[in-house]
Amino acid sequence: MEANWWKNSVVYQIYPKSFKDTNGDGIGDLNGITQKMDYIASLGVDVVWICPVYKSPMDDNGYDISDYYTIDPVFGTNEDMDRLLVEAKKHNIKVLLDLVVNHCSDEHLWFQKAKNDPDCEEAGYFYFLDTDDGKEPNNWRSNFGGSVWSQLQDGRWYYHTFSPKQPDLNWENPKLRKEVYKIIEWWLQKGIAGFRIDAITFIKKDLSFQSKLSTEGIRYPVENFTNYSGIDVFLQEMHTEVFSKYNCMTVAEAPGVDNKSFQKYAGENGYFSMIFDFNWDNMQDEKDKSSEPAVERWKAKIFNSQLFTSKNGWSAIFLENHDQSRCINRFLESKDQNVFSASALATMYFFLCGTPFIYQGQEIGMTNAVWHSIDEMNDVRAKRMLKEAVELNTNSEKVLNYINELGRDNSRTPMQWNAGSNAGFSMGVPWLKVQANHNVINVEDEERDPLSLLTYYKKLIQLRRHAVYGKVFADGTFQKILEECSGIIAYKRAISNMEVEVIVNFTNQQKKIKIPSGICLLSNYQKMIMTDDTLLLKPYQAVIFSNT
Ligand code: TEU
Ligand code: CA
Repeated sequence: MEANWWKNSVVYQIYPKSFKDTNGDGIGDLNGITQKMDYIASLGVDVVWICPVYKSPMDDNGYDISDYYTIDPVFGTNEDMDRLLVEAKKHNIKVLLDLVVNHCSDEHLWFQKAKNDPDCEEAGYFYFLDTDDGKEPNNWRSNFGGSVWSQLQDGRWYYHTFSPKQPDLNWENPKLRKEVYKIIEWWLQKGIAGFRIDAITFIKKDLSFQSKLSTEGIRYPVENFTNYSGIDVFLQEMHTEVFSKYNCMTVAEAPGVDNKSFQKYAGENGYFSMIFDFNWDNMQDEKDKSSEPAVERWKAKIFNSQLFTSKNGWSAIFLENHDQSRCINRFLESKDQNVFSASALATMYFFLCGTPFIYQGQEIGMTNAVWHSIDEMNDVRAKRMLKEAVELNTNSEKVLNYINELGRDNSRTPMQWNAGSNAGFSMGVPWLKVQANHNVINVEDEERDPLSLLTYYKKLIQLRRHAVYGKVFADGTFQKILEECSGIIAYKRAISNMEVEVIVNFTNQQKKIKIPSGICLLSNYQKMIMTDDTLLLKPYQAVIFSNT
């Protein structure tokens, strides 16, 4: 395998709980992924990332791990995982697992021991503090709302960046770090191709644990616990001790890494192969997303990020994941949501510098759900945010609206395989509601339709990984073009004598441009309207031209 093989990859992200249930318990499982391997391969992707499937009490759907070496019974067995890996290999698909080592579960044996015996070795694997006044050690707010501190029965406080059932692991402790490297090695030896690495910028904290100045009680201490000074020692060590010994792909979720640190994380000799680019992940603040100023502001963010990252390292580019609402809702006004705008959106990001990621259901145009009450939801973050709102007496309706728009359950509803019962996801009662629109948005129908979004995604993937053109997308330079054309997002990728232009009309209006030179490789409309030297772009039309 070539070094940096992942520059030419397209990754498909699987949220196993919602992908395919094979035993009727209403929860997706590993055998479901194995069963759907033909489908995954039919997309043309070469890598899958599977969200956590290790043993877990599922407080955060597997992001709270109680045993790193065992598959959770809900997902299957370790043998099921072996079979999945064999089947993936047959299909030329590499598998990334999720590495969650900023924290584990409070039901992990380490924490159980630490809880019972403050002097045991494992107590040093976590952050415990005592306070004289019996109050929390400081006013830091956790990512899911509420304090980062929770109290044990014996009075000790323990630290958690996320929910109280996700105690943070103490990376200051070399023994703990060895345990982490052992886990990584064990899975790499099994033949996985690498990891998506969860919340890694949180592993180093400001150990003074000083309270933040705040008039509102608790405050999110972003500058004290993301990419905090000293983190490099841990990341470099993990790289040297394990990742550097394998030709593996590592994708870090590293919020808080700015341009100053980017190279260290995702440069040529960085700690990871790439980090996710969160710089332009929504248009949420925009009142009218279809207005040209909104598109222009978004375009500026994309270009700024691309101009920097393309010269300094490598990014994972994406529109959706299991923490975000669906991209159709996030980037498009409801009146504009259709197969043209959805395919324009897809074309826009797919040929940027970096490795494209597709989240399950994105390829068929799955949408946000409508949530009537918190009882319909599952997400621990949503529940804790609402609880906090009630406790603080703030407007809980506002929070519910926020969750409807941006809640994480939006992307976690079951995969829509067909128009039949439960969308073909399960024979039992699904753990999260199936969306009514599966009668029109589903794999089976779109596979038969040459004009569907699914068919278009397959073309995008094929082009991105094309034997000839693939090279310009993997290694070519990035340049902005047609910058003066408002509402149009356009860029050029170039290598040696090859130049490819990606041009997207991101408005619901027609636009005129000069006909690009060369041949058209792809368009999301069947017809191209040209007069003299003018190309008339229809609303949300996307075209790709190449000079050769
Ligand atoms: O998310 C970590 C995290 O910090 C996100 O909430 C992040 O702030 C956001 O995505 C930035 O836009 C990861 C997992 O992806 C998430 O599902 C888990 O709940 C969380 O870690 C805890 O493990
Ligand atoms: Ca199941």
